[in-house]
Amino acid sequence: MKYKMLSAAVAIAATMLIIGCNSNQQGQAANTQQQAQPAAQQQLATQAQAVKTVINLPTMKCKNCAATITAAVQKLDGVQDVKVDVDSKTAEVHYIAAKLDENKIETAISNAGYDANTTKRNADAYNNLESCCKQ
Ligand SMILES: [Cu+2]
Repeated sequence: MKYKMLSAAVAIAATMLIIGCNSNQQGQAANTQQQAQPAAQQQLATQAQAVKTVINLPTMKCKNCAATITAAVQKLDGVQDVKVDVDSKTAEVHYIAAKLDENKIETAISNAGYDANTTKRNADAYNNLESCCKQ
């Protein structure tokens, strides 16, 4: 099931790259992705203690960035829900505290090419971003 989710995330991320940046439809796609969590996973999550954190994403720019970050966080084991907001440059993440912590989430976002709180972005990942997602 994890592999299936990973494949879906990769496929969606790839679709984002093919479509390119600055399309309104991408925001829709990112939202749909958040809601497409399997029911079984959500049910499982409610049985363990879920916590919420808000992560600052100062270097994100557009819907394409949001989709990339959403996909990176959703891949993590223990993530229940991810809502990335372009306007406030934040990610609201609900996760199972027994499986995940904020540092791991920040690292995953860094490895996707973006600053997360005080964790600086991975330079190689940043270089591989679409040009419209760079500063
Ligand atoms: Cu972008």
